[in-house]
This record gives sequence, C-alpha cells and structure tokens, in this order.
Amino acid sequence: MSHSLIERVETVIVDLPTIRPHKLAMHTLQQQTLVIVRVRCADGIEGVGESTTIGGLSYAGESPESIKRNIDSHMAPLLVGQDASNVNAAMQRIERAVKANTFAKSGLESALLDAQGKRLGLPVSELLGGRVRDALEVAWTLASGDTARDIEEAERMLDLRRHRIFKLKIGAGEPARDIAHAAAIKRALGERASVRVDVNQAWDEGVAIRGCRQLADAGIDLIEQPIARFNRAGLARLSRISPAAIMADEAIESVEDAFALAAEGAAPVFALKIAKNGGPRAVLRTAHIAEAAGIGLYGGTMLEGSVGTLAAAHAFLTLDRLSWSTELFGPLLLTEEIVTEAPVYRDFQLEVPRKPGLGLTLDEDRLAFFARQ
Ligand code: MUC
Ligand code: MG
Repeated sequence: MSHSLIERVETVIVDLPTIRPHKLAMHTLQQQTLVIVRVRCADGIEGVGESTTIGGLSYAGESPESIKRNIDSHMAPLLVGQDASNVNAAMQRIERAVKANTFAKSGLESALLDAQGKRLGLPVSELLGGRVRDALEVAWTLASGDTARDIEEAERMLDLRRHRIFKLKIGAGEPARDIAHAAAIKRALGERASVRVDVNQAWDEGVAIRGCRQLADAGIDLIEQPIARFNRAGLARLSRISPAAIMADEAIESVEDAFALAAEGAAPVFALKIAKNGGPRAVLRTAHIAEAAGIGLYGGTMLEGSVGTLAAAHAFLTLDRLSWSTELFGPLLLTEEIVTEAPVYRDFQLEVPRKPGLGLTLDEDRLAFFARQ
C-alpha cells in the first residue's frame, strides 16, 4: 500500500494587482487572476501548481472560475485515492476522462510534479529528465499603449540589466499606427535589443502580408500570431513570404495542434506554454514535435505568477535549444507575491535554484489575504 495517496485537491482563486495596465489586442489587464492548485498527500507532502489565463474568457476557452469549478467537480474526484508518486498514471487517468481543459490540467500536473520532487528531494527539472542550464533569458513585454512610455520602460530595463528582448503587444489599433509604434521603439533601442511583436490574432491575412514586410523592414525580428488561430493555411503562407520569423501562439491549444502545425509547415517558431498543453510534462511533447520538425522554440507565458512561472521554467531548463529565449516575466508584472521567496531575475535571466519540487513555498498569510472570497 502506497503512503503517498492523494487525500485532497484544493483550488483558490487569487486576484493580484499589476504594476500598470497591460494592453493586449483582446483585453487590458488591470490585475491578474491566478488559480492556485494544492494537492495534499497522505505522506504529509503537498504539491502546488497554478492554472492561469488572461482576461477571463477573452484569450482562451477556460476562465479562472471554470478552471476552479472543473478541477473541483470533475478532476479532483478522479485523483483522490490515487498514488501521488506516479504522475504519469495520475495524468493519464485525467486525460482519459477529461477532454480539453489544458489550463486546469496544467495546474494539476505542476502540483503533482512539485509533490513528487519534494518527496524525492529533486527539482522538477530533474524529474523531467534533467536540466541542461540553471537560468533562462527572459523577454519583457512593453504594453502600456504609449510609445514614449514604452521606450522609457525599455531603457530602464536595459540599465537594470533585467531585459534586452522586448515584445510589443499590437493589434488593438490601426495597423499603420501599430507598425509605426513598433518601428519607433526599435529605432530608439537599435542593436541594444531584440524587438518583437505579438499581434494576438488581430489582423486578417491581407493586412498581415503587408504588415509583416513592413515590420521586418523596421528591424522587428519575430512576429507572433498575426492572424486568427484557426487560419493555419494562412499562417503557412505568411511564413513563406515574411522576412521576419512568424511564431505560432494561440494556434497551439494542444499537443495535437502542435503536431498539425508542424506537419503543415505553418510556422518556423512555436511558443511553448504549459497552460496550452496541460503541464510541464505535456509541454515537452510539443517541444519534441517542434525539435523533430526543425522548428525554433520560445518559452511562452500566460502571465502566471511565481508558481506557474517556475513550473514552466523547470520544463524549459531541460531543452537543448531555446533559440528565441523565454518571456517568463509574469511575477514581475505583479505588485504582490504569494510565495515566501520571489524568483530571482538577474543579468537578463531568471535563475532557477536546484531546490526540491518547484522550489517555492506558499506564504499562507498573503495567499489568504488575496484569495477571492
Ligand atoms: C501572449 O499572447 O503571448 C505573453 C506575454 C504577454 O504580455 O502576454 C502574454 C500572452
Ligand atoms: Mg502571444
């Protein structure tokens, strides 16, 4: 009889303020909402995970409230009484009974990996086969909506040696204005920084044909999801003509989507997100599909807090090449922490210490204070 049976699964919705409004094509964040997942085991070990999305239902098909409800009502009962030390068996059980819901699954898978890492005294990266680096370069998103303010923010990040890759959120405005905004920022930063854009599906293919060429001429080196997620053929056409690399983000809502995109030659770069694949173990399946297809990798975020950010980081640490680095800056966008020791960002990188599990401890008082009643 195993001593590590799962006794209880709990979810808590947490609302945390952001340092400034964060403007995406589909939504402006004034705060971020995290769903913290706790898996308590009979051996006294607790695993912690996070399932976080952006802007309620405006970004993807799961909201914080649906994530909580679906874990509580449909997934927790499948896990209680199961052996926590067999993450494969536990997640396969969920996979057999629950369609889609990759955000919810990601929090559960992260929590199970955290618990098993604590149990064995190993970092999650080691459970995933072993890390090949201890830190990850991290991009920053400039999304104040104001060109001068964005340039000022980028200069500050360069001075602090915190970021030298900047992603601009465009798509909400007129394409010509958005392109001028990106060009002005690249002109100001020059060769000191890599400047990229994320259109978050806002353009149609006709606008994108012209937009991608103009962005490339302005020195933008990566264009993320310029058109609708379902227009995979269009993405493939754009990838053939765009002088700047095209990255698939929203187009990947599962490992199977990643396979289809790779088979269709839809994009030369994939954004890897634990939330879109079902967890740190699941996202590596997408990474391996991309590697086999010769597709470049980028470590993406859904603007998770420290728990979700570290869960993604442990997976990304195991990859051979992350040609386009990562954007694991979520905790830096928040004014408050719910863990006892915030992740360390230094010299353009997020450092991931070799501590058991995810390497974090929840601050129970802060968690209780920010938990939604
Ligand atoms: C997205 O679409 O990539 C990642 C960084 C950011 O600012 O927004 C997210 C979502
Ligand atoms: Mg994106």
